[in-house]
Amino acid sequence: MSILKETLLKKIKEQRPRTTKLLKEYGDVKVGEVTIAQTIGGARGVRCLVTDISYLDPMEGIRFRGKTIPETMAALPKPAGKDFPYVEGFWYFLLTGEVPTKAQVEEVVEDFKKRSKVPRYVIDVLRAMPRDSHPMVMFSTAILAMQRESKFTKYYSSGKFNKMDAWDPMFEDSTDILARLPHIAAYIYRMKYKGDTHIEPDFSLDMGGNFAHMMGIDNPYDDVARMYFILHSDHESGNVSAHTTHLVASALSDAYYALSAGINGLAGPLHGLANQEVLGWLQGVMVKLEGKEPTPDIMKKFVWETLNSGQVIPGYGHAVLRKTDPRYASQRDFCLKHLPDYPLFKYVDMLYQVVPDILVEQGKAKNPWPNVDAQSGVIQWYYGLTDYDFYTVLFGVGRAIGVLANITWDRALGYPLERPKSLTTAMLEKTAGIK
Ligand code: HAX
Repeated sequence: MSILKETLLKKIKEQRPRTTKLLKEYGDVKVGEVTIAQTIGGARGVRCLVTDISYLDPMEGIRFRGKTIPETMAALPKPAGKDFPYVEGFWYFLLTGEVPTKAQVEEVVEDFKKRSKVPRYVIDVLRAMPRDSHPMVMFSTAILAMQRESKFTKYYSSGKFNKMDAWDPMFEDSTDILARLPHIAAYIYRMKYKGDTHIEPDFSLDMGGNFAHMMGIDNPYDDVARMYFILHSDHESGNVSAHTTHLVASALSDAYYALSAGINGLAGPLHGLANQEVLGWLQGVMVKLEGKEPTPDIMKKFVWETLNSGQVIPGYGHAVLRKTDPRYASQRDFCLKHLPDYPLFKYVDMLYQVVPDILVEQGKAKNPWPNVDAQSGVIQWYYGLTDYDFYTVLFGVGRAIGVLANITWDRALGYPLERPKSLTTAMLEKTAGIK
C-alpha cells in the first residue's frame, strides 16, 4: 500500500467514530431552522452538508484543510525553482489534511504517471464528436466514456461488497481520473484549437509541468497551471459542481458518473462558465471602444447597459461570500507581479473599481464583490490561451481535485443516499397561515 493510501486509511479510522457518535448520540440536536425562503430559494444557508476538506467563511473566504490560500501555497512542497506547489502534493494534502514531505509527493507524482494513459476509445469518442461541440461537453463526455474502467463498480458487482472498504476503489478511481484529466483537457484543446496537432507527454515533468507542455504553452505557464488547479479545487460542499458530484456518488454511482455530472453543473453561466463570460463581455467592450482605452465613466456606462438589459455582470457576486474572493485576490497579486501593464488586466482592474459601487447602487446583489472568475481569464489570455470557451475546462481539472477527495471521504464515512424532502406549495401556504 502506498504511503498516501496508508495515511488516508489511518485518518479514516480515526474519523469514523466521530461521525458515528454525532449520528447516534446527537442526531436530534437542532442545527438551524429552515425557512420557507430557504426551502424555495435554493437552500441558501441551510447547514446540511459535512466536509472537513475545505470551509468557506463568508468574510474570510476559503480555507483548505484549515489553511488560507497563501498558507497552503507556502506550506506545500514545490518543484525546484517554481513558485507554486505540486498539484500532486495538494491532492495528498486535501485527502489527508497532512502536509506531505517532498518524498511523499514524489511517490504520488510517480503514481499519477503510471495511471495517466487515456484509453484509445476515449480519444475515438472525442474525435467522433462535432468539432464545434463546447469543450465542456467533450470533457464531461470523455470522463463518462471512461466509466467502464471503474474499479468501484467492479468491486460493487463482485459479490464481496463491504461498505467499510468501499473508499478504497473510490480512491483508486479518483486517482486514475485525476491522473488522466490534464491529458484529456490538453487533447481537447489541441484538437479543437490547434489544428488537431498533439504533443506527447513528457513524463519527466509533474502534473502542472506536463499539462503546460502538452498544451504547447511555454513556462511559466506550468506555474500558472499549478496555481490555477489548486485555486479552483474546492469551495466547500454546497456549490453546484461539488454538490452534484456528492449527490450522484451518494447513489453508490462511481467516480466517473459522479464527476461527469458535477462537470455538467460547472458548465452553467452562474457557476464555472462565468470565467468565459467575463472575457466575452470584456471583448465586446473592447470592440465597441475600437481599441481606445476605457475611462471609468465609459466602463460604468457599459456595466449599466448590461444590467439594464437584464443580464448579470459575470465574475461578480456570490451565494456565500460577502467580500472580495481571496481566489480573485491571489490571481490579482499574480497579475500585479507578472503582467501589471497588460491592457486586459487594466480593463479587469477598472471593472474592480467601478462594478461594486454600481451593484450596491442597483441594490439587488447581496455581494457586490468579484469572485474567482473575474480575474482568471486575463491570465490565460496573457499566456496565449485566447480560446476562452476552453477556460471552464481548466476550472474543471482543478475542481476535480476537490470533489474527488470529497467523494472518497463520503465512501469512507459511509454517508447515505442523499434524499431531501419536498413539500407542496399548498403545504407551505398552510404553514405560513395563508388562506
Ligand atoms: N450582476 C447582476 N445582478 C446580480 C449579480 C451580478 N453579478 N449577482 C447577483 N445579482 C442579482 C441576482 O441575479 C438576483 O437578482 P433577482 O432578485 O432579480 O433574481 C439578486 O441579485 C440577488 O442575488 P444574490 O442573492 O446576491 O446571489 P445568488 O446567491 O442568487 O447568486 C451568483 C449568486 C454567483 C449566481 C450571482 O451573484 C451571479 O449571477 N453572479 C454572476 C455570475 C458569476 O459570476 N458566477 C460565478 C460565481 C462563482 C462561481 O461559482 N464560480 O464558479
